[in-house]
Amino acid sequence: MKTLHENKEEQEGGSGCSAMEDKENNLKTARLWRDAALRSRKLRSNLRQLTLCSKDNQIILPEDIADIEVLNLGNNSLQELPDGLGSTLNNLRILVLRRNKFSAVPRVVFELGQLVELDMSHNCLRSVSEGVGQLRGLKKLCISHNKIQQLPAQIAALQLLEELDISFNDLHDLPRAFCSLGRLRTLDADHNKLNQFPPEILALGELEELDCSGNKFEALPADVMKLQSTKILWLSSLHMSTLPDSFCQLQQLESLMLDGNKLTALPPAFGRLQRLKMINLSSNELEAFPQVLLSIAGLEELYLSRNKLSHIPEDMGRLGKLANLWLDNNSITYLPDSIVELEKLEELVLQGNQIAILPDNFGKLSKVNIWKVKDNPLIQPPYEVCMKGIPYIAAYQKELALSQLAVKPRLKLVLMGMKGAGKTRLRQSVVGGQQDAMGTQGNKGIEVTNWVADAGRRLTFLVYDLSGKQNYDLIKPFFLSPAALYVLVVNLKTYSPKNFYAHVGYFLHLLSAKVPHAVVCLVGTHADLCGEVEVEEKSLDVHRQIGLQEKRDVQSLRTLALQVDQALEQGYSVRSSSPHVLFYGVSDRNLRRRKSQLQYMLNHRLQILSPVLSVSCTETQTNIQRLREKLMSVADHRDIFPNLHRVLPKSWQMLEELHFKPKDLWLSWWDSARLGLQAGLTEDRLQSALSYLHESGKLLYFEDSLTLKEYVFHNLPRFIAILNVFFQRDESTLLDRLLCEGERGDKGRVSLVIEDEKGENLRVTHLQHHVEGFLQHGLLPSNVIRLLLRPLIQTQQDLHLIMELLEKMGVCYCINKPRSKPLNGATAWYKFPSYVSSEEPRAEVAEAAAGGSSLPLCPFFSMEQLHIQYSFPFLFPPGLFARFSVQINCHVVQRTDSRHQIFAYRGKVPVVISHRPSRGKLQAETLSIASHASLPNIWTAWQAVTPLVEELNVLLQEWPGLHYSVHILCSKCLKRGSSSPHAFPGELLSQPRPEGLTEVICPKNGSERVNVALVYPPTPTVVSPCLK
Ligand SMILES: Nc1nc2c(ncn2[C@@H]2O[C@H](COP(=O)(O)OP(=O)(O)O)[C@@H](O)[C@H]2O)c(=O)[nH]1
Ligand SMILES: [Mg+2]
Repeated sequence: MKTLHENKEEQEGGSGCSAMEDKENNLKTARLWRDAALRSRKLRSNLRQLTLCSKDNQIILPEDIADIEVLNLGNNSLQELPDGLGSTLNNLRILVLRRNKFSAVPRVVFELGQLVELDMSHNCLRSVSEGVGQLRGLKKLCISHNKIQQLPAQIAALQLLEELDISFNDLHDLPRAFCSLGRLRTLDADHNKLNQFPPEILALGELEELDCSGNKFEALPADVMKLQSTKILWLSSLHMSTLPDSFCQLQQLESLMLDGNKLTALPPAFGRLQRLKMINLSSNELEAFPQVLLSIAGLEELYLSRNKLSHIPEDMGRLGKLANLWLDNNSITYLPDSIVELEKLEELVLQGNQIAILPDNFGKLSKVNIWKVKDNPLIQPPYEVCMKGIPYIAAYQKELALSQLAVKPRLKLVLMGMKGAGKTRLRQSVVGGQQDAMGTQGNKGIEVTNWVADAGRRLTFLVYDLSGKQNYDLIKPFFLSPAALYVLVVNLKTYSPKNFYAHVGYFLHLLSAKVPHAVVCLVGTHADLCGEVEVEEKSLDVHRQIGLQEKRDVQSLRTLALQVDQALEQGYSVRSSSPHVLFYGVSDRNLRRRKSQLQYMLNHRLQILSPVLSVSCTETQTNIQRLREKLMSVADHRDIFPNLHRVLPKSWQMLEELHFKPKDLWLSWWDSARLGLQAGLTEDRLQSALSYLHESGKLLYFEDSLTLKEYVFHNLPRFIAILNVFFQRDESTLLDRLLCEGERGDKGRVSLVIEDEKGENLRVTHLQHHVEGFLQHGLLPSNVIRLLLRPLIQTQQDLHLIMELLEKMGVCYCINKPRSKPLNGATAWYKFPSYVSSEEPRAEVAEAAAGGSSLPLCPFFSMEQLHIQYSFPFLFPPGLFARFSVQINCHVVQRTDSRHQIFAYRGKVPVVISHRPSRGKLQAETLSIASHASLPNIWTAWQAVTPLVEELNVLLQEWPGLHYSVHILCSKCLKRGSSSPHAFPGELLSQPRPEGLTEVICPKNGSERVNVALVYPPTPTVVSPCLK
């Protein structure tokens, strides 16, 4: 039997990957382990037990051990047994020698005539000697995870044997005599080199559980039906392409694992397996749903992930007992209506298919608690609704039934490109006379305009003009959302092949990291200033270099994918024993996840519409009409923008319209509910409508925030105008805003003193000082913010809510607010980390940071460093460091920030977060989280680092197409001051420390040993840092 841990690490067979593996493992573990545990508990409860650990690789036996019945010497690196074991242990029933270094079964073991259980798994056995035949009382024998090539015939003497685990060895066949093990009930023979299904097994009439997965044979014998007692059968990863007809006579079968084969169909009589409760057919080559399964009425779990199914039968509803249905990663286009009749369903996994529409009455599936549907082109219900879960889908479908239908195509159009590319001018040209500027900021910052492109068809574009200035880097990504059309604007006059990356390449990298599948249209402006040939040549060059960049990116992703494949082929045992390999110690599961993530990035590339359309935004307006037509025709493509023409409940549509009208900054929940009533939505139906409007970017409504859920931020243009105030980064504009008295402002009359709300006087010099403080250190007090934002905000409550919202978005944080308590009258100070400009931490901190170097220097040599490094080879997400600065604020104290570094404490443990911008093309940009402690206290450093790592992982989930990797730098190398410390794979952070492992090897400095506690955290992080 295997421990839970081993199952996780080593039993995953087959190719591909998904959460399915966890399932399989858990399932097998649960079943096998439960029985084993029951049996041994019964047996052991009355026994005298002794567990011994070695000291300096020596076991010292206590004196009086003659009565011992259970002896556990596992995990001791033993090569031989301590003297005097055999003769004294006359009562020994159970002997555990797992995870040692025995190269043969010690002779004395064979003298233990009373032995009932023997566990020699995870050793270095190459064979089992004949002596094993002497252990005639043995009921349970485990010799898995060795290197055994052959079993001795004498094993047949173990006539009482009930459980045998010979998995993970090098067996090519079984001895003839094996067939006389008549009492055997459980046999694990998986992951060996069996060339054929061993005929000896067929003679085992009592066999209930059999695992033959991961062997070399590719077919079952016709007389497989002799396994008449078998209830649980594992035949994973065998490359079988068919099952013999006789297979259908295994009528006791309850659980059947057939994943990772090459099956294209099941035999016609398969329906005879009426006791089957669970069948796993994942990772096969099924193109048609195996119809015979529908006749097995008792089926509770059906796994069909990673096949080639396109159709699910109409009468699926017949499987009324089904609790788990996994259909992910197929090509299914729609689900049968009867699927909602599967009312016992608890797990429904559909991700990675082609499903656009869900059947009605999804509310019936109320028991479903595992629901995965991402990576489907869902339009009905809208994707945003589907992602939120079954209750939301049910509410939507109810709404659709209650309300009339409405279509109102409105597409988000995003203009990107360098400063001076001509975005704003282009927008003005395209939108033309009917310009209705929703932004109030004039020509600064991010602006939103409504462009009614075709009144007849009511086609509207919501045009976002993203400033090209770097100041806006932090907030720009918020506006890059799926289901928008992107226009990348290039100034053809200033473009030259040498600055391709700045003009074009960078923006494509940025977009593909955030919205991997986005549709991009390229527009070249300033054509009037270029000659015809110049336009032609530059357009072609843009085109050519986009192709090159794409080719390079794909190539490096492919190379990585290949490396992962190779590491997988090596197998976990090789990877975990050789520190030189690329994915040292990384579990199969983590590797497979990594692979599927790379595959995702390879499958989801930007859709770039060529060629570059050149325009002039001067009076001639050359090609502007063509551009308009192009945008409209792209929008009309149902394949590209399926969402655009979807039908929504009219009440939702109306709710959206009604929310656009009020000019206030926010609405209370009750205001919103009143609008809901006007639209015909009762209060109980409002929540899901608002949540849809939030998810689809129409307004902001945070249902998961205690304070914010009482409010609806419906006025996006005004909110964007507020963001623009904070990010324009211009001293005189800021001062102007402060000095003019809001709407009443009359700059000619600027007084020297401005009264703030509390009647306190703020002198002009004061304000100047604040503006400087803001631009250099990102600090502003709330009373100044209030002045700054007039007239966009008016009341104290406006200010309070806006600041709360900005904190939620990770734009700033309050530095003096007692956690979760209101400030008692004191002025709140806010920190905007993206404004921190000083390169060095300030003086008082430099001391603490040991000279402000890039790492916490170890003041004592006994200190060990933990250093987790994230590297970003293509693109460092703009604003990531600033947003991370905000997110960690609730975890740290006494922080000091400089432009690229934060020094802080978690409790008493120091942490340093450093951002290292790339210093050359070949060097990746990095972000590191580091801490230190003495070795015995290293867990405190892990405690300091882990929550920050998890925060960063959460932030990185916003970038589904981003390529990055995570490493744990070798503490020994760091201590030596090495300039290129060895980097252990970051995946280890999410893996449990391997049982029995105390040290890992660092290959850098002549195979130095590093304590395992410096590489693996005490408890694994929730998600692997390298995964999304
Ligand atoms: N001659 C010419 N000038 C243009 C054209 N498009 C934009 N401009 C000018 O280029 C400058 C930058 O344009 P703007 O729209 O502000 O660029 P943005 O930073 O991308 O928004 C402005 O002075 C525009 O008037 C064009 O097609 N031809
Ligand atoms: Mg502009």
